[in-house]
Amino acid sequence: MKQKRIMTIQDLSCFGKCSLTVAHPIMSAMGLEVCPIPTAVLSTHTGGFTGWTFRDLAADLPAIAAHWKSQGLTFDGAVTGYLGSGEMIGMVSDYFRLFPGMVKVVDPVFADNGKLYAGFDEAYAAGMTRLCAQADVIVPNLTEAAYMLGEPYVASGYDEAYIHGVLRRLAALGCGTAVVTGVTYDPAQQGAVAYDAATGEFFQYFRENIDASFHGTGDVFTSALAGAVVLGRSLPDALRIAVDYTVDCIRATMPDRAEHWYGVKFETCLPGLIRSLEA
Ligand code: PXL
Repeated sequence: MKQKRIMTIQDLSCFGKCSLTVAHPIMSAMGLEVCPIPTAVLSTHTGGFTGWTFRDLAADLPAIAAHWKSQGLTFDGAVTGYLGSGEMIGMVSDYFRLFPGMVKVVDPVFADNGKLYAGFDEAYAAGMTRLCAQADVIVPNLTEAAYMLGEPYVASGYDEAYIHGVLRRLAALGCGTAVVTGVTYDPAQQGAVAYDAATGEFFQYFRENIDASFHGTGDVFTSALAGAVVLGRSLPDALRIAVDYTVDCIRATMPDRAEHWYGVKFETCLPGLIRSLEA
């Protein structure tokens, strides 16, 4: 069978296990051919370190696309994450136009826990909302969803009707499928809920809620979800694969949680991810 090929456009944080340093190995393990496009090189991610370096690679993005086009390269999918500047959002939109036919997965990556990430503002959030409108699948957390919809962030105490409403309003922005992560109806459980706008169906998958927070788990989730979707797995299957893998990674990191706060031990859980594709 022809191998599926996916491009992934996000930053390369040299230390910290997020964005490209998780997306590339996870999707390679799933059997995809992964073509990384670094939007910026940072010494560490920005969530908990201070004084990181930031080399903006925006100027390279159009040149990489032009070269790939000149070589006749084609892609089955694209997954985007942290981009680093508003200028880059327009460049990613150009990739979507230049390489038609890709399954486009956009994780907006600009906020969490009710707050914008360091270096992002409302204009970036608005630009990312426009990029999400062009995607087939978007993967915001509830903070990003609130910014994108111009609604207050609701941290807890919501019900299924609220989440389904958020998903419908997200899909109305223009994407085909909206997935929200970090949903807890019952404090003992956490999971993801998806809405397929074409069929009007909702899907959800929950696991035990682990009382800990690690950086990069959103990127782990989106990488596994995008890999599964581009491999042709159904939306409920992709949710199961991505939630189970993310929970496995968190569980594997718990014994070292104080020292390993910056990211999860996704590497040791790759064999389980590969096995979960066989189910
Ligand atoms: O995990 C999201 C992410 C990706 N890349 C960089 C980040 C963050 C979140 O803070 O700082 C550089």
